[in-house]
Amino acid sequence: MLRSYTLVTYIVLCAACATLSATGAVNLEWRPSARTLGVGRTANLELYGVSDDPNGSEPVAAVDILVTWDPNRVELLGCDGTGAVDWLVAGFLSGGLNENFPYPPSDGDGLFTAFAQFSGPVDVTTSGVLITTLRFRALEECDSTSIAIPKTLSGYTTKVYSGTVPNLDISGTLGSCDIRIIPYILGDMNCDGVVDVFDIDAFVLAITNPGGYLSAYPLCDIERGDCNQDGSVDVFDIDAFVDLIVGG
Ligand SMILES: [Ca+2]
Ligand SMILES: [Ca+2]
Repeated sequence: MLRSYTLVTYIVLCAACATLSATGAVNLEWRPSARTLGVGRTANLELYGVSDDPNGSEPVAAVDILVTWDPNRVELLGCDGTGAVDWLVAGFLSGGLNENFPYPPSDGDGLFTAFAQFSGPVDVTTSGVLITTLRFRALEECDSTSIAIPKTLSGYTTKVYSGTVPNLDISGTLGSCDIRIIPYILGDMNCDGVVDVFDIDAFVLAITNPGGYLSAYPLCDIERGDCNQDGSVDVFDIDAFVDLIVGG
């Protein structure tokens, strides 16, 4: 009796091990265009699926991803599939948690859904594939506001569906992204609250080496350098920046 019980346990454990070894998990993570934003400015939050399977990519048939944010701090402007996986269907589909259709949800929570093409599952690699990009606008100053992926909310669940085992949830870790929101003061490149000659070095760094600027001023907003308001920070902003310094 003891021997048969042990044998059954062994078989059950082996079956579980086989399932686990055949399927890794897919982590969901944000890769934001900025972590500090001026009020009224927008950031693109790229949502990536990343396989944690040491053997390589993980086939995915579909995703249901809950997203929450503070609607007093940031506004969801929509999602953009540019450069993302070529899903059959993707978006904040009408109904359910997305009760405030028309699109996009504005109440601080939504359920993003995507289905792979009929031709086969999506290969989620260990370096990650872009699921979609959510665009948010900053509304109100705050030290930190979180855009999160909860596991469950109001009876809905974040799931990454395996492309090989029907209905198997292979979601792994669920990332969140903290955004700092500061006043939008054009030309205040060192973020000390005033526009003066002490902003010159930071401005030059912003237009010559944006990555260096972000490292040197992680709590500031490089878009303060878009002094001519054409949407980019570059040498064409120099004249307008000088006007701000002289005028300030
Ligand atoms: Ca300044
Ligand atoms: Ca500009």
